[in-house]
Amino acid sequence: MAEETKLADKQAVLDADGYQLLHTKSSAFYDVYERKGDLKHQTHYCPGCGHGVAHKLIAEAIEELGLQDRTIFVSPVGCSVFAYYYFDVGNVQVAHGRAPAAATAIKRTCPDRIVISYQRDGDLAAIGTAEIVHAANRGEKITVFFVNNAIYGMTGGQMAPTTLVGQKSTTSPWGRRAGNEGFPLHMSELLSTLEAPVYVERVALSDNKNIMKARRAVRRGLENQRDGLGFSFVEILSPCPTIWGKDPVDARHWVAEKLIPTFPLNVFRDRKPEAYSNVEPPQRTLSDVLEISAKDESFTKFANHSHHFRNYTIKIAGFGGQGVLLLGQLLTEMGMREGLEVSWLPSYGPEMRSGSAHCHVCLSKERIGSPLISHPDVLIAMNEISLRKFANQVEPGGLILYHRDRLPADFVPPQARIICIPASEIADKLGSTKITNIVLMGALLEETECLLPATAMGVLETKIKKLDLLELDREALDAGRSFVDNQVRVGAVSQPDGFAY
Ligand SMILES: Cc1ncc(C[n+]2csc(CCOP(=O)(O)OP(=O)(O)O)c2C)c(N)n1
Ligand code: SF4
Repeated sequence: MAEETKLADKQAVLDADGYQLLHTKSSAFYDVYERKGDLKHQTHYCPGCGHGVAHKLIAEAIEELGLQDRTIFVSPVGCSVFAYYYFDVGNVQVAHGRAPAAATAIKRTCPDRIVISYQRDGDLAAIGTAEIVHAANRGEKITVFFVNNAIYGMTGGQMAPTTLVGQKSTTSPWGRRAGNEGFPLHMSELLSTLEAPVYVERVALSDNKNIMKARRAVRRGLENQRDGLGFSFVEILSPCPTIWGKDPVDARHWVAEKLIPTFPLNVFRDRKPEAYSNVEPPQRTLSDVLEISAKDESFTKFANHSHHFRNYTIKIAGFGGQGVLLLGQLLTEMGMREGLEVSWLPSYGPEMRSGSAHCHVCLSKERIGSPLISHPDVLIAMNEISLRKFANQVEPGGLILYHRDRLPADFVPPQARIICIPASEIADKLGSTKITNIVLMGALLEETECLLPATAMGVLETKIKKLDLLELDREALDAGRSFVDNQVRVGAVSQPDGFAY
């Protein structure tokens, strides 16, 4: 697609009757709105609604800047929930208020895309206040178009955070009272108190002159992102004739006479690139993050993970206090040392001790999409409840390490290899049941070869300062490995009594 569509090209277009077309629909719009029956030839917006104008300005800017193939449009909940019917770009529709969070994820995953978060006042300034403030404060390199009509449209006119003092709504039938419902929220002013945003402007769809200013602001917001700058926010004061109970022309006047005095038009922030280029935090090295010397043998020797490896997802489950979460953290840090992508996701109840706890560990050579594991390759079940709860989630052909010497009599094994290992008895014999999780780690490393035992010792050495405890951990690791080496038989289920099937 050409970088800039020249106006001259458009002027050359003639329609079927030979008339010169000076203004055509932006190519960033679909030709046909995918609507049913009689509704096919109209948008789903009410006559005079500001969404239509805002959509046009955005579509034109996308086309003129040559961004159509790169744009991902995140639409909100509200009247503009169906934006994906109109914009012929990548589209994602998200839960109420969550557009900046979704846009953050998309932009960080696909930094070369132009990510637009399109939101209304209920979506952005009520249910989504936290998302927008934090996305702005993080300086996410996205463009947010905040279309402010001072009311909830889709749900029939409830008061929005931007509803004017005195303005009637279904939830403020006497008019908004500052003493009861607070003052209207000025989102542009609020966000421009933050350090990170590069561009914050408020414009209005009140008359042609202001619409042309809005056009420039929309374009500017997208140019900033195209040029790799930071967070851009364009607030667009917009008419909602239906809920305001006005005809389209009066609604526009109302924007000028009522909305603008409360929400003055202004460029609140317009930073030059030089002003924030040094805001990027310095990237710390992995050895710095792990607080180990880059010369540490276990770090340098195994970085880039030269030995045999496939990706592993591991769920570790048991009671709080058994070292469930710690075992996951140790595996994750070992993976980092071996140059893998890693994630650790804990889950536990309010009672840290003796309540149920589990964690998800991903070890991967590729970037990890989600730390949540629905079907782990390996389950380490540190109690019977966890075995019963999670065994059926294990991938067919996966592995279950169960920390008892046998399975419960009525337990129906899934299609996974199961190793029963009396880890706490082994740990007890070594001198402390606290090292049960390390026995299981030894068994895991020996059975799967997912990480190297030497890396485990490297990590443990940085965590455990007392030499006698470190020695205990070394013995526990060895004991778990030798149990798998010497006592586990080939078969789907291995129990120490030789019962294998
Ligand atoms: C989690 C959740 N809570 C509430 C709703 C109901 N809801 C749908 S649209 C809306 C308000 C939208 O108002 P606004 O963001 O101003 O958009 P407009 O409809 O004016 O375009 C609400 C509360 C919802 N869909 N999801
Ligand atoms: S209710 Fe208001 S915001 Fe929603 S489509 Fe109609 S005019 Fe537009």
